[in-house]
Amino acid sequence: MDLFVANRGQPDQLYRNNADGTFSDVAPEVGIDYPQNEFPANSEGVAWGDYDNDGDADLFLANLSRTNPLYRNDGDGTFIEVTRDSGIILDRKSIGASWADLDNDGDLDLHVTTVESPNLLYINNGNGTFSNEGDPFKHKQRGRRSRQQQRRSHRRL
Ligand SMILES: [Ca+2]
Ligand SMILES: [Ca+2]
Ligand SMILES: [Ca+2]
Ligand SMILES: [Ca+2]
Repeated sequence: MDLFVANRGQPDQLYRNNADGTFSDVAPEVGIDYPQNEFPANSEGVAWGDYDNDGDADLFLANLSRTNPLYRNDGDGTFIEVTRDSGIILDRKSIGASWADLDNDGDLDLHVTTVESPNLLYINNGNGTFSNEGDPFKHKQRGRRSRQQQRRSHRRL
C-alpha cells in the first residue's frame, strides 16, 4: 500500500511502500510534482479513481491555489498531467473532489467542491475528456427557494 499526502505550503508527497517497513517520497519521480514548478498548491482534496477504465487509479487534486490537476496513471508507476487535455479546466479555489458514476454509464464522473462559488460536476465522456455540467444542485436550491417564497406570500395573505 502506498500513501499520498496532500500538503499546504509545500509540495504534495507520494510515499511508495518499500516493503521493508519504510516509505520513499517518489512524487517528483513519478510526475506528481506539478506544484514544485510554480508554488505550493495547497492541496485540500485528493480523489483517486480509474476515470479511463484501464484498471489503474488516476488522481485528481482539489487545490486552494486554483490549479486543480488531473493526473493519468500510465500503469508503469508514472503519472502524466492531463488537466487541459481532459477539459477539466478549473481555475477556482477547491477543497474537495470525489469520483462516482453519477449517470450510470460505466465511467467515473467527477464532483468538485469549490470555495465561494458553485460546485462543479464533470461528466465523463468516455474518451478521456469531460463535460462541465455546472452545479448539479443549483436547480433544486432554486426550486426550494421559490417554494419558501410561495409560503411567505401565503402567510402574508
Ligand atoms: Ca486509469
Ligand atoms: Ca492508466
Ligand atoms: Ca458516468
Ligand atoms: Ca460517460
